[in-house]
Amino acid sequence: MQTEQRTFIAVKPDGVKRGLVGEIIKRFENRGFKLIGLKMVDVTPEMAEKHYGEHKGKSFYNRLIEYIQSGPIVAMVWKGYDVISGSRQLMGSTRPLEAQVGTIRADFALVKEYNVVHGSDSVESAEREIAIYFDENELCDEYDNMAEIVIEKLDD
Ligand code: IDP
Ligand code: MG
Repeated sequence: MQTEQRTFIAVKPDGVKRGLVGEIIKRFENRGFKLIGLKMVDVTPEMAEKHYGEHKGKSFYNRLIEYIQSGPIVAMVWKGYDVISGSRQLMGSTRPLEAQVGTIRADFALVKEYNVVHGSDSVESAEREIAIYFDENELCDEYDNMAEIVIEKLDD
């Protein structure tokens, strides 16, 4: 079944500080996904708590909330065929040493506390996370790109 989706992706503060923004964007573009939203954000405590609410109460929660506020993130919305699972595949496992070589986390990270990139894990979390960082009128979907060519081919 054709599943056109959108997802929230962020280059985390360690990824921004290490100059990995272009590299990460390139991998999503190369895959054929469509960039429809992009901005740098200094995450506020409120945004951090909303974003990572599912982890509240876990041992690493406070450190995670601090980490996501330790510098600007690059917040993005990507659209395309099965973009949620496709982007999780591009990112690799949460623990970089368990991630497949060739994924972002295996290629650019060593520890789960600094794993350079975030991506939504379901349609519901994608819509919830997009709404934390973007107004709908900030998203630019009105242009042709490879993602639509892929979907059109599926319709034949
Ligand atoms: P994900 O980013 O692969 O979706 P989640 O389980 O949603 O992984 O966790 C969110 C983030 O919290 C991870 O990317 C990682 O930076 C951090 N994290 C997850 N588990 C641990 C842990 O056990 N210790 C420390 N940090 C963790
Ligand atoms: Mg997650």
